[in-house]
Amino acid sequence: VTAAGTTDLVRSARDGDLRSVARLISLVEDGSAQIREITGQLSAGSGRAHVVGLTGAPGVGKSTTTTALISAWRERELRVGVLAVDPSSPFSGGALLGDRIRMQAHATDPGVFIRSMASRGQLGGLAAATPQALRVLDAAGFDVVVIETVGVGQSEVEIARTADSVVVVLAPGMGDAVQAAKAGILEIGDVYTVNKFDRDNARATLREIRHMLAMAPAPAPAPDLTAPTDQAAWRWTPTVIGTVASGGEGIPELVESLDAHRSWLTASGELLQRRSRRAAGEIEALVVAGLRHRLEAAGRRGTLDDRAREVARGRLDPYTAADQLIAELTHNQSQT
Ligand SMILES: Nc1nc2c(ncn2[C@@H]2O[C@H](COP(=O)(O)OP(=O)(O)OP(=O)(O)O)[C@@H](O)[C@H]2O)c(=O)[nH]1
Ligand SMILES: [Mg+2]
Repeated sequence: VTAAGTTDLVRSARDGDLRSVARLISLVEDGSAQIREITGQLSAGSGRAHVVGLTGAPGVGKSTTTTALISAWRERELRVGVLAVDPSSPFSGGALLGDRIRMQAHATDPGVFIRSMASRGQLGGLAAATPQALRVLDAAGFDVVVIETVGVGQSEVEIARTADSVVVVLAPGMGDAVQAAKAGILEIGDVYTVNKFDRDNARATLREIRHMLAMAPAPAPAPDLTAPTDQAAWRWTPTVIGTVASGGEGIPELVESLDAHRSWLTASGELLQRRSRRAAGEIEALVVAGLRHRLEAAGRRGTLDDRAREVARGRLDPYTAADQLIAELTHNQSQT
């Protein structure tokens, strides 16, 4: 894509052309040479979209919940973007094919954009691409962006944290709350849904989750950035909602809860906190990638290997080696 091409792409994406949106996401995902230019153009006036992370164990009903949420938001004429991220899959498609079929009801709606993303197994690949894709959707004027991730490990926690509001989807079953607590999942949610509320034990699971959340240490109040006069606005108590996503039950309550959380985020200053944290992670990933790139470039790799041998021989410690290398890489850069 030429420079003029990217400008056109960004313009038509802002005008709501979904194909341009898709093209831009592909470019940032592939680490295109134009990424700086594109990101620069996209950054102006960004930060409007409400980013909702949705996570939970395989099969709990995340995609069904997303689909129901899309319908609710579309009734309010909000434009919705969805990034279905599978941290466990090196392939795009495959595991996520079901999602697309499930969300097909919205496939022809010009106010809805759905995209599956998979990690390619390279370090930071997914972590780097998700905020970029988010930025595209935000700049394209989507009011809400949902990031759906399968809860299979630490990665989904990371991705969920790129969101403004995190929804943890659970389903009824013995020991669920305990499992969730062990997985650290009861620490990341702003809103919890016990989906499949049409099943046995649903009420028991709801009680269990409420109980576990009540026992968890209260979150530290958001630092006072905007000095809100209403002290009560500082803290957010996670909500727990029973849903039957397949039938739409509990979805209005979920939408309401997300609205309330969004308002709290702004009032408390926590929105800026979370977004700064997200940006910090993004910058850090770029710094590491930049250093690695410089290391690989023009014989630098040899310097690392030499030092590694010294460390292996016990003549140098790894911290000093790292310090030297960083100093060398940054010094060399400032001379060029
Ligand atoms: N009984 C019942 N079934 C539901 C409910 N919500 C979803 N399901 C069913 O549960 C199955 C899994 O739903 P999905 O929405 O694909 O779940 P998911 O969490 O996105 O699954 P993965 O993306 O594979 O992790 C589907 O067969 C849904 O129809 C519900 O509230 N009640
Ligand atoms: Mg799914």
